Amino acid sequence: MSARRLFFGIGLPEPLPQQLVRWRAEQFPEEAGRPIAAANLHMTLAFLGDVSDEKAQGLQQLAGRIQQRPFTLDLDDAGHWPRPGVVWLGCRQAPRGLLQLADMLRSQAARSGCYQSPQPFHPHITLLRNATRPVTLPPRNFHWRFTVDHFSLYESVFSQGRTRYRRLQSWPLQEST
Ligand code: 2AM
Repeated sequence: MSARRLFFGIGLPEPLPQQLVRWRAEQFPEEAGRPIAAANLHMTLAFLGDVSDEKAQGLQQLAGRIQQRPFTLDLDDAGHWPRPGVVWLGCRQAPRGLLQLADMLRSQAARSGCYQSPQPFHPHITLLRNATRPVTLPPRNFHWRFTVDHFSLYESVFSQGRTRYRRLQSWPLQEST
C-alpha cells in the first residue's frame, strides 16, 4: 500500500516569501542554519505523517466540512528551538481562528488514527533548520500581516536530495452567510 507524507498547512501570499527570504539573509549569518527555500515556507496546522490514500481521502472529506471565517495573521515574533535546530517566525498572540482551525484539523487527524504530538500547538513558520548552535535573534521590530482565507493539504516530497511541499488541495475560509 502506498503512503504519502502529508500535512495541513497555510501557505504565504506573494510576495511575502521573497520578502522573508531577503529579511532572513540580512538578519542571520550563513552559519546560523540551513535556510528553507521561499517556495517551501509555510505554517503547519496539523502534521499527519505517512498516510494511505484511503485515509487521506477521508481526511480531505472531513476538511471540506470545516466552516470557518478568514482571519488575520500577524508575524511579529521569532524564536529558536535548539534541540530540533529550528529558527522560526510566529505570532506573539495567535489569532483565535488559527487555533480553532488547527484544533479541528488535529482532532480530525487523531480520530482518523494519525498520531498527534501531545505537545501544545505552537504555530510557526520554520526559517532555518540545523540551527543547533546559539543564534542571535533579530530585534523584534518586524511585522508582516496577511489574511488567511484558505488552508491546504500538502505532500512532502523528497527527491534528488531535496524536500519540496506539493499542494494537493485547498479549502476556502468563508464569512458565514
Ligand atoms: P517544523 O517546520 O517545525 O519541522 C513538514 O515536514 C511540516 O510538518 C513542517 O512544518 C514540520 O514542522 C512539520 N512536522 C514534521 N514532523 C512533524 C511532527 N512529528 N510533528 C509535528 N509537526 C511535524
